[in-house]
Amino acid sequence: MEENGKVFKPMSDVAPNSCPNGHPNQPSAKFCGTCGKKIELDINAPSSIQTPSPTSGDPLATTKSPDFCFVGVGEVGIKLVGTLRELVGSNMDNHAFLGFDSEFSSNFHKLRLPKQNVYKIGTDSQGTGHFWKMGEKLATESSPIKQILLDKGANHARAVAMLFALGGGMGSGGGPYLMSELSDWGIHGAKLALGVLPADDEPDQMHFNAYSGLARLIRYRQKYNCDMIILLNNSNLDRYRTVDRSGRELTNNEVIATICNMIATEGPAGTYTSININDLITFERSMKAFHFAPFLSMSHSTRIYGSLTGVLESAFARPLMPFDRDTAVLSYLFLRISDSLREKMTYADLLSEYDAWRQQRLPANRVSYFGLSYTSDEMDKMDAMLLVGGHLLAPTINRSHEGYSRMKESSTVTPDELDVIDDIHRGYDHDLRTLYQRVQEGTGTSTGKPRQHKK
Ligand SMILES: Nc1nc2c(ncn2[C@@H]2O[C@H](COP(=O)(O)OP(=O)(O)OP(=O)(O)O)[C@@H](O)[C@H]2O)c(=O)[nH]1
Ligand SMILES: [Mg+2]
Repeated sequence: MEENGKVFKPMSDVAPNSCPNGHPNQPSAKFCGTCGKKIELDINAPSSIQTPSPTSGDPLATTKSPDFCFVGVGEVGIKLVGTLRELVGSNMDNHAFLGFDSEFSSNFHKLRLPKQNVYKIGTDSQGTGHFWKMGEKLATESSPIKQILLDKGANHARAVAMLFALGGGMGSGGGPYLMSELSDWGIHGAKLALGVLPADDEPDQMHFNAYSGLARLIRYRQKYNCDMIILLNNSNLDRYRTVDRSGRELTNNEVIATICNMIATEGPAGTYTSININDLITFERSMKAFHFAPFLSMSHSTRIYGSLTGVLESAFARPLMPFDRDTAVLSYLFLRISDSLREKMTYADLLSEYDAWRQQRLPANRVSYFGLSYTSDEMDKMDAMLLVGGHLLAPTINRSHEGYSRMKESSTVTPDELDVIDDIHRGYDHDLRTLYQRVQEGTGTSTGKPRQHKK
């Protein structure tokens, strides 16, 4: 097929992940299994939905290692990990859940994480004064953190997922620092961060922390830091409403915990239709695009919403942060449907419906995964979570940038450190614009048909 002067292979011939020498590889492969060359995504290849990797199954069947190690940093981070642990319920033994903070309020039970899973950063009861620099300092001086993570098996986990509010001093200062230390501590699983941006009406100091912390999540000491950064914003979260299968409205923190739960829950071993953590982090480093916006539609009745398209539209109408949809290059859909819909809605049909939807709604989307799993109930419900990434960040961090700009002159952060923060944001924005331009120039509109699910 010829298009815009380029010869495109039919979709069935395009390896999702081929090396520079053209050898096909599993989607999650970073190096070619045949010649060992590093695999880079060919951004000019036709857009397609990738087939997820086979799931590895319950890791506890062969080892005692946690699958995911969830780490909360700061008060909100700990609350989120505690909420997630409750949500995961009977599967909680598959993962490790822990939290770090420099100070604890007397309402310890509000953290929802058992006391023995929560560790203090620093020796006295000194807080951070809601200042990221102090949060970072306390974390760097707290030598037991490494040992605690190793004792919890973080070095054997497939992923370390760190959760925090980016407005707080501990989360925005300690989180990025701890993330950057993981590989030096022998912890080599996927590095996922989930950061909650402050609400628009919060003080500039919170936004100063958020803008600085986000820069350090993107790059820390001149190196890329995380494999994936999921961002959401407390203003959008406050407006968002959703219910669980029993019709109960979820709290803000349960919404965030649901996002993590959907990422960490895989289908049965050997299935191809469940998105695996390695699928999620395959392309970000080569594309230099790490951040994602989550969209969520929970417990949507197919009788009311009609089809997957209706469910996706419902999620898309209620973003969890301000978002530039026209420039989003990556999209991953996690779909759970009631078992009773299994015959009526096949993977292939849902895949082509999703493909049509994303081509219309996300015109720059080049890389996509679609994962499907089933819930054991007799209802007619769908849960959809979409992670959309690589879009220009300006609308998302506009308010935090304003707060940062107003606070930076009076802050005690050195001019050199402020320059680093500014440079990281400038460089990242440049990388995202370049990526978007390459997508525009390389392909025009995306016409590829979705890849078929392997049986
Ligand atoms: N999503 C969510 N955000 C919260 C909640 N409580 C507070 N926040 C936000 O979290 C930020 C403060 O983060 P904390 O975790 O309390 O701060 P910290 O990391 O402990 O750092 P310190 O400043 O040292 O207390 C603010 O921007 C609040 O808007 C909550 O229950 N859920
Ligand atoms: Mg605190």
